Amino acid sequence: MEGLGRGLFVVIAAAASMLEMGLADQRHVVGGTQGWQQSIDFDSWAEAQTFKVGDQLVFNYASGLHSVVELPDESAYENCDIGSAIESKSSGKDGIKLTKAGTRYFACGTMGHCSQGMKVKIKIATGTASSTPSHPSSSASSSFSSHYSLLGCFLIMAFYALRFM
Ligand SMILES: [Cu+2]
Repeated sequence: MEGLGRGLFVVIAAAASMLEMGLADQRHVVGGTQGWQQSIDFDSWAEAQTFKVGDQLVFNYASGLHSVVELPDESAYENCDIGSAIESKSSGKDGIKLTKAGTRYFACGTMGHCSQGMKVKIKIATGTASSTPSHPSSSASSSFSSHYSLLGCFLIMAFYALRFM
């Protein structure tokens, strides 16, 4: 019985650390599978996401057609003041690490696109999330990896449970 308790403890600890690894450093593909383009409602997309310090944004788009500029504040964001950009990227596959809590503002640098709605406001929460919210519209790869590690946990737990029964 003591062996069972210790075994279960080890399994649960391993499962917890695996789960944490699966959820840490989550990648958020902006706009989901359709990516960074004019026809997406980025407000709704961002609403459905939980951004944490350590997560990464990924902007996928046709290089040359669009770009990613980071704007300094709310007013620049509201007015699509692209000229005030503090950072600019244009590779077509741009990763942006969310290094600290707060709000960050991104828009497309192509003329007219920001005012057509090609902008997104990212609210980054402090610390690590205590709950494990679901991210139906997040990137396939990140949801795949967290599901994959969850599956691994259950398989290991099932293995130990069967062994000790
Ligand atoms: Cu654009």
